[in-house]
Amino acid sequence: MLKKFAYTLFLLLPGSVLANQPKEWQLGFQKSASETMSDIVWFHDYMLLPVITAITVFVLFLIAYACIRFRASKNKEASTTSHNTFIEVIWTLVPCLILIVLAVPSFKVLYSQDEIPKADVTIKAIGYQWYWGYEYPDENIIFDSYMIEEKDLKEGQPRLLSVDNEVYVPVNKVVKVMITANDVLHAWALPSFGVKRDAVPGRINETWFKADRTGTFYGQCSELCGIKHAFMPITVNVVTEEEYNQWLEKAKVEFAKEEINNNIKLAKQIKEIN
Ligand SMILES: [Cu+2]
Repeated sequence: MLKKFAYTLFLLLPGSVLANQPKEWQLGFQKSASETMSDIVWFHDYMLLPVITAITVFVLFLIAYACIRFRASKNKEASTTSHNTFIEVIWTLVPCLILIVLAVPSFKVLYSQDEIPKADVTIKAIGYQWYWGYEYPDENIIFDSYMIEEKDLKEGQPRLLSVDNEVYVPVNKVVKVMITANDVLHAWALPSFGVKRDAVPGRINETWFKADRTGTFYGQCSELCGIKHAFMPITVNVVTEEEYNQWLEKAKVEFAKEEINNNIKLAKQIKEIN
């Protein structure tokens, strides 16, 4: 009973509390968890939206004004005006100026994603049809991350977003993400971190994020990659340094790279014997 009540309360909480994943009827972005995403949200909320609103209202006003002022019943004889140089200069210059003003913060955000600070943790995400593979090159860890089928979901695990092996990263540390693919184009995207990079076979794209709060964050492949494109989610657990180190110790045993290499060697030996 208490559990049910708690769950209901949990559902009634304002969206921002559980905003690390998409929600029904969601408007706008997921809650930011990195400086990059905060910049993107700021740019959207305080630059793009006001400019778009102002332009839309202004154009609507012009249309309404022209419809009423120059209606057929009041203008029996049509005007023969064909151009007005002053107005033409204005309506060319003003949009240019608006674009220049928008370009400044836009480029700032774009380049901040490209310039990777000294990384504390490096992870490599590899897109496969249809799951993500991860490597921690400095830690000798390698594992695959598959979506959990609906029938196997445990309580609290969101549908189509939960995976069997989750990525762990420490909070407030620079995480460099190397992104590539093994077969076709995929894209590693995590909305709360403001991260979205194409995974291109034969090429490594790099980006970074610094999560500023702990929690479980969900993303999805964002490049149409085939029939199960919608079923290769991304789950990143942002944890404290201590918890991260604990996970590392476990993961180094469970997901040790040598183990895989050894298995491949073993498989080859078996093949040779046969
Ligand atoms: Cu994909």
